[in-house]
Amino acid sequence: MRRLRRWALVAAAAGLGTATGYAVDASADPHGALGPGVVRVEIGIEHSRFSVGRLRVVEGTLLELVVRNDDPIAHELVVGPPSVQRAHEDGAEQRHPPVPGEVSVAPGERGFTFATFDEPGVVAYACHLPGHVAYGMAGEIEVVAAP
Ligand SMILES: [Cu+2]
Repeated sequence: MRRLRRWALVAAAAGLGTATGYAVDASADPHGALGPGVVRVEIGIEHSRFSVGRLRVVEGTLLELVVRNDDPIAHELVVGPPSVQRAHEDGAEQRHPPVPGEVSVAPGERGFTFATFDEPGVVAYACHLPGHVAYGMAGEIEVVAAP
């Protein structure tokens, strides 16, 4: 909860909040979940770690993910169900074309992807470059029912 609040503040401070037409509203749900609607969040990467390890959104959220890679090596972010995560697990696919929920981010660059969450549950995100999940580059998005 505390992390989510900080995160929303970071997104707003970066000019990614309502000023650009995107809603960042952590107060819509009593449990502090983001959404519903369009929510933009920035996830940083440094020392092969995602800056955010867990997110909570309300069902009906379209999550726009800005991925900022501050490392000197490439990373990726793949968000989706277990079948999608498995398809990337061997790290053989090291570049991702603009497919929703998948983005490769070169050193020092920013990438962008998005995903919609329409039913309650837990959806994983990870960097599947060789060894990166084992090092801890994985997170979860908890999707909660609309209040
Ligand atoms: Cu990585």
